[in-house]
This record gives sequence, structure tokens and C-alpha cells, in this order.
Amino acid sequence: MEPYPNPLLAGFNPDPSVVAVDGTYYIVTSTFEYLPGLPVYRSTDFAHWEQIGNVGTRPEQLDLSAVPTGAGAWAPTIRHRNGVFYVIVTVPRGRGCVVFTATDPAGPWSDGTVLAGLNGIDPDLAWDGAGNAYVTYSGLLLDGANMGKHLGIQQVRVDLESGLLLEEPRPLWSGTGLMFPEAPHLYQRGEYWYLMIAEGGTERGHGVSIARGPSPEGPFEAHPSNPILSARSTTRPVQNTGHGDLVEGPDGQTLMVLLGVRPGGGTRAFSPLGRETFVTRVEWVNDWPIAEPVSLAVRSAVTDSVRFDGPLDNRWIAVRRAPESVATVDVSRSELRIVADGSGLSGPSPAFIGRRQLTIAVQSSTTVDISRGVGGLAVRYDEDHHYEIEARATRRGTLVTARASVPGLCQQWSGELPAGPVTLHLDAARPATAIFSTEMMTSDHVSLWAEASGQEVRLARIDGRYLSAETAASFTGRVIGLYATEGTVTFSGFDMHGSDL
Ligand code: 6LW
Repeated sequence: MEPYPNPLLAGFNPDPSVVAVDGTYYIVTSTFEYLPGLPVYRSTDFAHWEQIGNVGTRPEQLDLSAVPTGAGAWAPTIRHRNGVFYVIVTVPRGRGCVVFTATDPAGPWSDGTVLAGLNGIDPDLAWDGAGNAYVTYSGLLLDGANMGKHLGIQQVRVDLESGLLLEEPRPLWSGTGLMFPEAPHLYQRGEYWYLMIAEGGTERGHGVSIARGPSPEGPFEAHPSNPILSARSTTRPVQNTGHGDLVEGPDGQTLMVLLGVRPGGGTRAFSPLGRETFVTRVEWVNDWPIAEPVSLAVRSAVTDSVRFDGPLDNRWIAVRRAPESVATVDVSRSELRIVADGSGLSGPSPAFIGRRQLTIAVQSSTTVDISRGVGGLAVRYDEDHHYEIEARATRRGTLVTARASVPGLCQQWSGELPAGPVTLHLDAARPATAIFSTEMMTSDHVSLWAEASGQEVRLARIDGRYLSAETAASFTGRVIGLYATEGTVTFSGFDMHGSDL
């Protein structure tokens, strides 16, 4: 059988949840502090996916303006019942547990109903035959006096209309005893209800375990050989595999979508794109599922050339605010304008819009007019981890500056180019050598360079490991995009091309 592409959804796309409706598949993933939040991807063959929209398109739906980095929109579940799509998600340190609905998954999605009093993460939504709605979640308290305490997997019946909890939440089977039981999903199949969870933490120890019972409330009996999926202590190219959701695939076989990373380096390795969405096949033996190890099947080249000749598409994201509130497209001139507002890339809401880095090797570029401001091209993991190249007009011509910021440290390099439009470049590539050396013990190197009027200046080649899932404190991934720090900066075009082959 042809393998599905893996990663299935490349780049910053963790915590996938999937639903099938009339032969079409929909996946949503986590977005944390970015807006629009919770992208919705659609496919009919499970191989080709298109982003059809986002659940959180209006800032008040997720209300991220004050959420700390690392919080925000965590781990959604998408389900469908009686013609209505549901996305349930928690916004820790924000709105809490919220249920959104839509009849068209491309949107618009509702304003959201808060399930007041539900304190935890990774909510699942399931209905029994009588129509009772069950929310099963991970009782990791991220709000209130007991922050950090973990109550294991919890369940509560809810009234989705009013948002009321209909009983005291109760504990359920919580795995084999590894840390952070989370990402629960409930499924009815044959005579059983299955409770599938992740445990071991979202890093190298991650895995998927499962139990089954006679009702959605249990009692649950554990699979005799959990975990049913994990890459822990293996040399597989896809690591941290866990946080899965099951669906029946196009050929009738059960598929699990899940998160994983693609580390590069040596025994210590680094995953520049963050946690991505992967897929693997699941076999049923004696009414128990067992998942195949996740294999890598990268796509051929990815090209993305944005020309600013229409409204911003749904793949642009910005930090704690909508991209449209940061940047304006001037269609008549095919330009994007960003007006600086005093916020920098190290601040909580920079004047920055970007797109997910989709391939580990990437070449990105933009041409800027800095006659009225200062700005450039950046790769951002979060406000503490970013590399950028920017241009500023001087009396003599153009000053270009490359900068690398990691917690507590910032280094910069500068060079000069003639006046006029400047093309800024930010490229990433795997280490050039396969020979055992310190050079190859990292994920990639990021090169920052610029050109104007036929002259070129190469400013920096920086180890990429500091912008990776293993080093950044946040749960996001790399986002490459455009920003302004002074005045008004105009960008003509944004290109991001790459390949993992
Ligand atoms: C999410 C948890 C996890 O809530 O990481 O890998 C957390 N899984 O289930 C943030 O994505």
C-alpha cells in the first residue's frame, strides 16, 4: 500500500484531532498564542490536505491577548453529530474549556460556550446512545491555587447548550503510571468503549496507551501490552510520537493521526519545526488496536510564493492578534505594509505576521522598502527565541543587521548595501557534512544575508538548535515572516521554498 505522506501536516501542527464526515476528513491542531487559531484541514484521500479555515478567526473567540506564552489554544478535539461540527479546546490561563460549533467546518465558527468549572487540558467530546455528552480530559491544573497538580484522566457529563457540568468530574483509567496522562479520546467500536490516552510527556518519553470497557464511564481494562505506540528509546526518525486520534481511513483501515518531531543531530538532537502531525496504520487483534511505528515519507519540494495581490490567506498567523490588525495589503501595488507600534520581536505581540516553516531545508526571502521605516524577515519560535535580518536606510545607503536572540543573550552582525530596495534572505539547511563532528551534532544552520543593486552581504550562519522543540520553552514551532520595528515598512512578495529530500 502507498504510504501516506509523513509528516501529514508539516510544520507547527501539534495535538491533531480528526473526524470523518461523508467520506471527507477534517483535522484541527493546536496554535497556542497565535491567531487565527485552530486551523481546519480537509482531505478526501488522506494524502492531500488543504487548509479550509480556522476555528478562531475573531480574536474574542480565544481571547489570547493576555495568555502567557505556552498557554493559549491547547489540544482541540473535532467531532460531528447531527449535522453540526464541534471543536472543544482549552485555553489555559484564558477562557478555559470552550466548545465551538459550525455547520460548515470552513467557518464561521460560533463564539464558543465556556464549560465553567472544568479545570484541565486536552478535552474530548463523545456522546452515548442516549445523547449524553461526555467530556473526558486530562486533569492537569493550569489555573487556580493548585496549579501544576495532576488529577489523572477525568470525565464529566455536560450540557453543551448551557455549558453546565452535570455532575462532579470523576477519575478514569489513567494509563500505566507514566507521567502526564493526557490527550484522552473515547470511541465506541463493536461491543466496547475504548479510552485512548497519551502518557510519558510530550518529549522523548511520549506514547499512546489504551483501555476498554462496557460503557463510556468504564470500568476500563488496560490493553495487555501498552503502549500501543511509542518511539521512546528507539533511533526512529520520527520521535516523541503520541497524542493520537483514531479514524477509519479511505481504505477502511483504522488510521491514527498523532504528533511527532523530526530531530536532527546526534544522541542529543533538535527538531526545528516543532511538533508536526503524522499518521500511522492501526491493526485490530482480538478487539485491541496496535499501531505501526511511524515512518517518514516526506513530500517533494514545497513552494510558497505570496504576491500580495489579494487579501491575506488563511495561512498567515500573528501573535496574540489577528494578522489583518498587523499588516495591510495594497492590492493596487501588490505590496504589504506593516506599521510599527513600539513592539519588538522580543515583546508579547510583535508587529509580525508569518507562515509555518514546512521543510527543514528552506529558503525564504522578501524585498523591502525601508525608506519610511525599519523592518525585515524573521524566524520566530517565541519571543525569547528568534533570528532575524532587517534593513534601515542611512545617509550612505542601507544598513542591514542580522540578529540572534535566545534567552538572556543577543548577538548581532551588520553590513552595508547601496540605497534602494533590499532583498533579505533567511535560509535553513541541515549540516553539510555527514562525518562525525560537532558540525553535524545539530538540527540545521540558519543563514542570514541580503542583496541590493547586484551586491550581496552575508551576515551570519547560526546554529539552528536554539529554535527547536527541545530548547524553546514554548509548545509552538518555527514561523517565518515579516515585521516592522520603526515607521512603516513595505514588502513586495514573500517566498518560502524548501525540501526535505
Ligand atoms: C497538550 C498535551 C501535549 O495539551 O502537549 O503532547 C500539550 N501533548 O496533550 C500542549 O500541546
